[in-house]
Amino acid sequence: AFNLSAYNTLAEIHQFLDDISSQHPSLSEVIEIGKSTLGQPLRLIRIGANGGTRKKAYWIDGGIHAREWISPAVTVWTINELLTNNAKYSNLLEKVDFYILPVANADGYEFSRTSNRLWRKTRKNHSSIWGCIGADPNRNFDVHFGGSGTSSDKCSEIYRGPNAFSEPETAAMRDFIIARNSTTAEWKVYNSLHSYAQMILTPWGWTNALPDDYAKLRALGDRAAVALTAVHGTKYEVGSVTELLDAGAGGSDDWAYGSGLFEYSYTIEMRDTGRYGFVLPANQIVPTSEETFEAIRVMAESQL
Ligand code: 0X9
Ligand code: ZN
Ligand code: ZN
Repeated sequence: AFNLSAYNTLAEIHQFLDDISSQHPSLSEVIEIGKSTLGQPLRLIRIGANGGTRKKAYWIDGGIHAREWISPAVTVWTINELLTNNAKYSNLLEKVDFYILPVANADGYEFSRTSNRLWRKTRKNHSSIWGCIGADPNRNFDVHFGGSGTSSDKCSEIYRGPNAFSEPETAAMRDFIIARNSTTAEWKVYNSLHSYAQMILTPWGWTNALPDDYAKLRALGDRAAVALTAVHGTKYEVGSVTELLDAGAGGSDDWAYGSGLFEYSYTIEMRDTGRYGFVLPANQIVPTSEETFEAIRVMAESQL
């Protein structure tokens, strides 16, 4: 059976999506939003009642960065929680559709698992120089593309790619989000799950300026962090990207918010603060999931 307290392969995660969705057919559907550079399917699950009607919609992506294994693991735990205990969330699932993409950078994740644990980028070949493959998907979105905290050096960890949405993985996210917006999804909350720093980050990442509704974004982020900390005492900071970290233009969070598609947008940098860093031991998957879920729950219930 699928192990929620282990780091699973891409194939195992995809099998899990199929299995759990077939156990809850009226509350979920698996959707392939595109293919990675190496031909892996990019698969998400929609979770919610009343399929086909236009509903408030909550997006969560995991695995934009290959080495941040806790991120796909938390999405999988969240999917399991919402479906297995759906009775507990029936009101929420009536009103809100969750779209959860566990492994956005599928090729990178597999490469990190099999070849280079600390790989971050995609695996698209932009360069013939050994070791300089791929682009940083979180610099590849079309929001101040090429701005602060990005690189044109193909060997850089923050190589932005030759143009915005040059990576099929980010283009698939864009295309799906835009297409659903005119059909069944009224996008409300965007979450991108990363590690590590223990922070809930609002836009902007491209500038030191704060968005016009910063107070509103911050207030919900603060409430989510309180709920998160209440679970296991894990301390989190809340603020805009550039208040708490270095700038990074072309991020998915800024695109989601700046495009006007989402009312709220957050990057959640999960455990830890550096003791294990990206190589977070598997025995922290469940506690990290439990606490992150409470932050997600606060954000989702704010839409009821
Ligand atoms: O630099 C990033 O992409 C994220 N940090 S990580 O260590 N997971 O790589 C932070 C992203 C914050 N948002 C933007 N820069 N827009
Ligand atoms: Zn702008
Ligand atoms: Zn990251």
